[in-house]
Amino acid sequence: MHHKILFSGPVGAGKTTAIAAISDVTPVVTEARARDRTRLMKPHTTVAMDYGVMELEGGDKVHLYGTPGQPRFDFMWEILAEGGLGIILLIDNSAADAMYRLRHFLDAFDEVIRRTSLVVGITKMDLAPTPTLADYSERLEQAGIRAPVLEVDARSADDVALLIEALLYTIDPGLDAGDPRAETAQ
Ligand SMILES: Nc1nc2c(ncn2[C@@H]2O[C@H](COP(=O)(O)OP(=O)(O)OP(=O)(O)O)[C@@H](O)[C@H]2O)c(=O)[nH]1
Ligand SMILES: [Mg+2]
Repeated sequence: MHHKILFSGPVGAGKTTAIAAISDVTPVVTEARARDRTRLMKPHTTVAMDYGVMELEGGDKVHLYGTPGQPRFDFMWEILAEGGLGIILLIDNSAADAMYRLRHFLDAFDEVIRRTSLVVGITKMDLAPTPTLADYSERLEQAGIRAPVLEVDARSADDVALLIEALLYTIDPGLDAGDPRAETAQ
């Protein structure tokens, strides 16, 4: 089985980093030299997409796509979301307007989120402890969205794997082979 998952979220949240950390193949990246405000944050930014693959134990493959964070490339968001099982939104907690950015992406992907599944990963909590995970959960609740919110470091393959597992579990608990309840149910 082939699955497709989309990573999105604002500039610098760690989408490219996360896909590179977890991919079993050399990821395809479309990085260009950043200009304007983005350059103050980091030298490169995604201009089209990221792509990587994660192989599951049973032989299933999860194709991982990452969007550009910059709004000027937002025409790519819808294209990349097509056919996906769900979306992982990464939010950089060290950004002053982190909560506003979450709302912006919830709005942008509203249709996809309601049709599929969502997991939210908060990055850079080592740099900024607030807002808290509870703050994010509350904001999601206000928007009428139920989704797991996890603290992650996009550089950590284990953390990224947790996000993907959470999404797969949200879609179909049977996909989570590590769940002991799945065995007792047989
Ligand atoms: N300190 C810290 N740094 C992190 C963490 N997660 C990611 N980073 C760093 O944050 C930066 C994220 O950059 P990218 O992966 O290019 O971000 P992106 O979301 O792809 O950004 P765009 O493509 O520009 O939209 C990298 O330098 C990572 O090493 C974290 O939890 N803590
Ligand atoms: Mg990127």
